[in-house]
Amino acid sequence: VTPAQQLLGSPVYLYQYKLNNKKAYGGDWWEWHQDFAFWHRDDGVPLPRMVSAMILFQDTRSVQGPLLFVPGSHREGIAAFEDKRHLHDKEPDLMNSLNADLKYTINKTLLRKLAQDAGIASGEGPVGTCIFFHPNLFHASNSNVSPFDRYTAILTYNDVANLPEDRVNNRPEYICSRNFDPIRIRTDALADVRVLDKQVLG
Ligand SMILES: O=C(O)CCC(=O)C(=O)O
Repeated sequence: VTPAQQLLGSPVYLYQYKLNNKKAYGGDWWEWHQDFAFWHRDDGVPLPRMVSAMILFQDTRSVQGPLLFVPGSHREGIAAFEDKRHLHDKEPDLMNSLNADLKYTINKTLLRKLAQDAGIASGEGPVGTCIFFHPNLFHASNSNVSPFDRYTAILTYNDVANLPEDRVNNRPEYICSRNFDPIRIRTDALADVRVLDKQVLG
């Protein structure tokens, strides 16, 4: 929470959290997208004053389908989308913002241009690594055909002054939280944890 507050320079609340658990032997891939396209267009969040924190629950290497991203791509703002024709005639479905067949994906020509210039980085690291990323960052990931799980949590924080506007079809609370209370860090609780650490670890 503290790095999110520092990066945004404001109090924050928890906007959304996800467990993205890619199982060994075939956990699914994700298309290239920007999260803020969904949060702005579908939830009515006015500005990209948000930050996501991805926590790695295992040592994560390239073979496990880590997060891939184009450094600096968040500077594009909300970028051009691919036109997904097969979704045009379909009833709106929440799953098209939560699974491999995403509604708003990055235009391929733009992606190629940016990736040629800036390259593609990958979110690898030892267990416990936390990767902070901007809501407009272009990102994707490959499937996990390795024999090792790749479990992660993504916690997204929003500036408390950047609340979603009311929409006719607001997405449900479990996708777009309506608890806007700023997160307060209880320093007394941290002290308790430290005491416990000492007792357990010696
Ligand atoms: O877990 C992944 O590899 C990608 C997840 C993702 O792109 C997302 O949750 O927006």
